[in-house]
Amino acid sequence: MWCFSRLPLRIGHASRRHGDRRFVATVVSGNKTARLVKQRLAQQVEQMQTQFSGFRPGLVVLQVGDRDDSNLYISSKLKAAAEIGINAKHIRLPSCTSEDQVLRAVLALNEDPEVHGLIVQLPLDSEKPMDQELITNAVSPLKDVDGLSCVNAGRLSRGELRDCFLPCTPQGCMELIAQTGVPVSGQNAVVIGRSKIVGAPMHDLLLWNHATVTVCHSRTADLPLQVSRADILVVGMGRAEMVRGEWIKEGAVVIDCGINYVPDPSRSSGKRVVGDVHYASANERAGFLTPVPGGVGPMTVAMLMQNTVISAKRSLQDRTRT
Ligand code: NAP
Ligand code: L37
Repeated sequence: MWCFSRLPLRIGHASRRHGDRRFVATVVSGNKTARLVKQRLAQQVEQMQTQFSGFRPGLVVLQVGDRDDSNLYISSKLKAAAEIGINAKHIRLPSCTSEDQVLRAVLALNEDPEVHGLIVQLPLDSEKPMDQELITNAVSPLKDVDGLSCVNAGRLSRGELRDCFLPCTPQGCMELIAQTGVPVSGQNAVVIGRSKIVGAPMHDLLLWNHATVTVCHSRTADLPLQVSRADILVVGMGRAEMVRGEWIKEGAVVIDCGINYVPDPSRSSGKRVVGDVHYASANERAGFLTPVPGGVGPMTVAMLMQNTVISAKRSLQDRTRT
């Protein structure tokens, strides 16, 4: 229930309501942070254009098939690229494309000097059997702005953070954690999920930023117990609103990567998007909480743009060196 006396409490972490011990978390806005990142990148691209006569960073998003969710995310990426001045191209291959044809498309783009960033939008929506690993690993590590190839993932897992592209979603989560002002070093961090795109690289990033990290997955024996130990909790499990506020340590930083569509007859679309965290109950326990939508999603897009600009800068450095 909305309560007038709670309104000013949204200002900050320190503002807690005593008496009935109900807290409100500070909202960590991905929309706001992503906007700032994109503004900074637009300035950098403008400088590159002036200095290197019309040069523009190039990004290709390769899609196989026609998933609705992928179409939505890709259109956000193309829009962000246009705002920044990145030359982005969307290549959609039909779902009947063979693995060999996808590989050949990747290898050709690896050779194209105008392409600084190349991502294969996952999951692949293919009618034919397709080895996703083979395809993500075919992307040149120098253009792998998703950071999903085994070369970049291996470097990250060894703590060689400066020599690799960091995967966009976990990198976005780190930016949001930084926004809270809560230091990562020395904290107990818990990650729910161990996928290659979210959970595993999130573990690596937190670890090499000196948190003590626990990773939970579908076989974790007592999820609420693990969650209750987290000073920093990052959730990427794909289970609508599963993490309950009652599990969360008071004052914790809670980053919700989940994007789940649930039926909602009150909407014209008939559905709405929710995270993996039950927002209303988490809001009463967490110190900081990311919303869904408007949290991690926009940061994923902003970090992809950042990686593309970094890659383009590297290619310019190579050009001036030779
Ligand atoms: P995924 O590949 O399906 O991985 C889900 C992970 O969660 C797995 O490691 C799984 O464990 C674990 N898990 C599932 N059910 C669990 C349970 N009941 N208890 C504990 N762990 C459980 O998904 P993903 O690609 O990582 O994506 C996760 C979520 O993030 C999804 O909602 C997705 O839409 C979202 N996402 C958002 C962004 C963004 O930009 N915001 C980007 C990517 C993904 P096992 O390993 O044991 O199966
Ligand atoms: N880089 N990202 C990269 N590579 C991939 O292969 N699958 C994948 C990937 N994932 C991805 O792009 N995810 C993603 C998820 C959500 C958003 C953007 C990208 C996003 O912008 N979400 C909005 C709106 C969600 C909605 O309304 O449906 C948000 O505010 O969360």
